[in-house]
Amino acid sequence: MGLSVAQKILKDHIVSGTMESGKPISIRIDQTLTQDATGTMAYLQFEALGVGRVKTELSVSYVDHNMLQDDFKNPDDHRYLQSIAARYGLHFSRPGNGICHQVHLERFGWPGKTLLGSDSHTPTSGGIGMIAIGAGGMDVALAMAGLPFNLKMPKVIGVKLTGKLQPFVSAKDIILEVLRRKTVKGGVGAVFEYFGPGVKTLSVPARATITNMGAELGATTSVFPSDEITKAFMDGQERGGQWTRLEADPDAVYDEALEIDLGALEPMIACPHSPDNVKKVREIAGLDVQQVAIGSCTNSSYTDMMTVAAMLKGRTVAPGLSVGISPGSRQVLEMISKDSGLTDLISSGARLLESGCGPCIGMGFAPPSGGVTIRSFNRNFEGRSGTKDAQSYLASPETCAAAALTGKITDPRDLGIPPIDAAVPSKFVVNDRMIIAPLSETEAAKVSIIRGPNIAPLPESRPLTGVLAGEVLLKTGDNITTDHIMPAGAKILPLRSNVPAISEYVFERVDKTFPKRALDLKGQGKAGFVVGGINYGQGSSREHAALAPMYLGVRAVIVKQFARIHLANLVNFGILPLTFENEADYDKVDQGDALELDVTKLESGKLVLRNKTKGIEIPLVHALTAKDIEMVRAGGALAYVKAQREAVPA
Ligand code: MIC
Ligand code: SF4
Repeated sequence: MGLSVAQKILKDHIVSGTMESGKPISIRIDQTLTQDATGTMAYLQFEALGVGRVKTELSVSYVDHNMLQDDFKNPDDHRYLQSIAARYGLHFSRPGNGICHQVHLERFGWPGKTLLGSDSHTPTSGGIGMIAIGAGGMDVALAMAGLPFNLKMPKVIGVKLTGKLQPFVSAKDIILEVLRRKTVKGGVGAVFEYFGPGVKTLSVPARATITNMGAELGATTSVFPSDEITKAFMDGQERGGQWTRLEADPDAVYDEALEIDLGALEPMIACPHSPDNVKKVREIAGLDVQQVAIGSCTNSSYTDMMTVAAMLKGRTVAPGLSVGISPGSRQVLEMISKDSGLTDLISSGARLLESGCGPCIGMGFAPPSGGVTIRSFNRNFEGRSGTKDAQSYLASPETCAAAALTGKITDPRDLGIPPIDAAVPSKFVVNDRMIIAPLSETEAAKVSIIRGPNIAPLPESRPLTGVLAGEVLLKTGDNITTDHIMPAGAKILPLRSNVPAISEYVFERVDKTFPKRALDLKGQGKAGFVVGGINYGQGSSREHAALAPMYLGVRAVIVKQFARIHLANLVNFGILPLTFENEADYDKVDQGDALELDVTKLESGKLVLRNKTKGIEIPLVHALTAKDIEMVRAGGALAYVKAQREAVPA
């Protein structure tokens, strides 16, 4: 039987396990990336592993999230990251050089290789034919130490693309259509692989928009083949020598298949507050808009920016709104400035924001109270924009530009503007002056790590033994995101390297009393439990959503179903992730119930939860591997790996 692209790359990198979907495998990681908001913790963990230099082919540390510098915290973190990169042999992408995923695609993505990144949108590089996976910082630290990455062999969902997009319909509309069909939990345990004649009509940046937002499906990753279009992109980036052809065998069999006729697609929009709440733009056209934000790792390429510039050229942004543009990288910014797209944007009244994550993660440019904001981004969770009652919509750059001109949600085809053809350039401006290359081993050895007061020591975890006796601290519903568990934004993100400080904000938008109640319970020597529904922990890869609850004394999370990265993060920090054997039992546990859980027989895969308040027993299950169980028992990955010191090559 033939292999798909995903299976070929995984087969090339498999270290242990069998390639049967759902079965545990370990793969070799060629490249890693971190960004600043997850990177500080990842490098504290890497330092704790005591490895002299990164063991990967390439590791890059980016600074793109915590870019507001309203006090010492963020700049101190940037300096720490730069000194770490110099000391341990990493590339360092300086603040202002752009969003990690956009820069990685431009300068480092390599067909056929594996990339592990401490950011959930790492699959962006799947657009260039990589297996690029998002993970918690701890997993990335282990990969940098030369250890393989553990995952469950994903099933492969083949998405067959036919036809060609109509004018003003673009890549974002394709992924929104996939999200409409499959929902935010439809991709758990799967890789989405795109194939069929429609693939040839999509540029690399367009493919990367699709693989980027595949993260919102809960997928392990998404991937496109590497073909002559990939080669042209890499030639344009002066990296043609790294290109290899990579296509699915003609007889490749997909576990599931989906077909999209590109020609039949129309502009789509994700409505508040979930990326899968997708409608046709025309269904909600006319709604007043107060803010437009164009950028983010999903849609900030040169082509996206030039398309928007062409739409705004010679026109004025509507008076009732504010438009913010963040080019994805310094390369994009430099090129749109050379090609005068930048002039067209700013002379229309758009505000130029920095090349970074910015408004996508609530780092400035928050919408007004109750405001409608339309964004070319990938997530519209409640409160994520920085304004709790804002209504965030997600759409293509074309649909965002249309709203910028009319002040209302507008189908861009209704503007009467002639079709725009912003082609991918055959030659990009290559200027890597904002990327600091690794030092030689001798030079690196002389570097001292610069630690500002914002860098707090790693909190200690506790081994898991005996019977956990405690209380349900919180019961949540379905689709709880890591933004609910550990919010981001300009106020909280700078605390990422200080766990005691950031833990004061755990579940802030769900129940402000959570941290205090949790610490009180911990003070009494009791275990904290959290109960949740389906797709618990979807969204961001932030391991702080496990680390901070661990610090607050949460010992087990019991849900109907977990999202992949969060499940792994819980294990990494010694919190027991459990699921109800019968989903209906979710109704038999309430907040405040006293619980008891014997954790001595985890190997059997089954546990009995005693609800002492209700006087009942509830069967629970887990899908942990033998190694996961050892990790949770040890109190998390760091404690486990340290105990197995010899597992880390010196
Ligand atoms: C996000 O888009 O939510 C983030 C911020 O990039 C996160 C990482 C983080 O929380 O630092 C992600 O996607 O993993
Ligand atoms: Fe940054 Fe937003 Fe992309 Fe996350 S989704 S990496 S915050 S641009």
